[in-house]
Amino acid sequence: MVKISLSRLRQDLTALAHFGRAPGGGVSRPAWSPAHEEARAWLLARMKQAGLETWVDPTGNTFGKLGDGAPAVLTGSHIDSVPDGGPLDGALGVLAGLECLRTIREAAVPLKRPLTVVAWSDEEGRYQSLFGSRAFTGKLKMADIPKMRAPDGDRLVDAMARAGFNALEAPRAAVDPRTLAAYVELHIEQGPHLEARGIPIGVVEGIVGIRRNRIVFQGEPDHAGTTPMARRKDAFLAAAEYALRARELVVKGGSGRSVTNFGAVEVKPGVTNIVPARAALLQEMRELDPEVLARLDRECAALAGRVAKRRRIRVTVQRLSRNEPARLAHEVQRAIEAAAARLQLRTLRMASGAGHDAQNLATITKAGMIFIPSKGGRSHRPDEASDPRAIERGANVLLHTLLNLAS
Ligand code: HGY
Ligand code: MN
Ligand code: MN
Repeated sequence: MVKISLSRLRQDLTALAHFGRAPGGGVSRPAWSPAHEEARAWLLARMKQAGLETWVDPTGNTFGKLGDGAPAVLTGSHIDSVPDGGPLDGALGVLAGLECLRTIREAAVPLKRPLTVVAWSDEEGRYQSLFGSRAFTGKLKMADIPKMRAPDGDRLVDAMARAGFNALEAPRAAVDPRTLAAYVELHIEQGPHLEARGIPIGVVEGIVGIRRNRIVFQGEPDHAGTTPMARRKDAFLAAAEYALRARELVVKGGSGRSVTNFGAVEVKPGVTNIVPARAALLQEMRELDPEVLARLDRECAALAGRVAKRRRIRVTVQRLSRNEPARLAHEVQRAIEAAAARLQLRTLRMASGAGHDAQNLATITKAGMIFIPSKGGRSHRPDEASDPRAIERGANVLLHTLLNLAS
């Protein structure tokens, strides 16, 4: 039975993790950054060494293909990372996909369909969530591109220009769905369930939708010493009250799986002796059921209005990005389960609390995902890790899933 080379895959994972190595040992490889572009060049060279046909599309999605024609079976993930993240989030899916195509080519396994591996642009959404796969699946609106920017204000148009891309060309990356037969992505679970159950392979049934909003409370700057407490219009306190009550609303009023958090807070003028005049929150909420997600979004916006009114200040809610929940294809789930059975590995059908490019691919082709356990359920942090045996099992399940789908 054909199997991947774990040592070669681990060499690639170690090599990729060097690009954007942060002082604390984590990986900081934001989309379009010099570290990301060096990693892209390294990946293209590895794909060429593996004998694949390579290309980069107008959105910076990077492809390696084994075989000719269409429709192709697509696999992959992303090589951009969160700030100070781990070495496996995204990298595992891209490099295990490359290892599978290399292994299939070396073993000269006959294929009915070509196989393509891809690294999607800006999956983590420094500028725009799931950007590369959003463009590839035809969802990118030209008018939105000039508005896309990082939390520090850096514009997508400028970041892509620094990397040699014209952002306004990005919508040209949209493909004809008929060029695809299926998509399957290997990823670390980034949560505790597989490890807790001692099950080596997760078969993903659905991926949560994610709504990201900026909520800005506008109060009044006042002297922090002389202004009576009852007269203050303190924007930060409004934001703090909203954050705690919004969390309650999502936990109690959601599906029981619904989650929310406030990943960034900005208070202006940001000095101790002026009452905060402005407080901006970046809120994210996630849920598998689209109706529940839309209702929570509406209810949180209404709550923000009530909190502001009671405190006699103003509030605006700005939508930053929305990814709809996705149900993944039964046919691909069955192909993953058949591959795992062949390798005598137990599987667990589960939902993904993390967003993934597969949720965009699911709108134009049969899409699926394979999870492997994360040590301690940890991810998006330098000590993100998975057991080498778990990596080998996941890559071999991916290999046989691809063979099930392409031959
Ligand atoms: O944020 C996420 O869910 C994913 O890691 N991009
Ligand atoms: Mn991630
Ligand atoms: Mn990821």
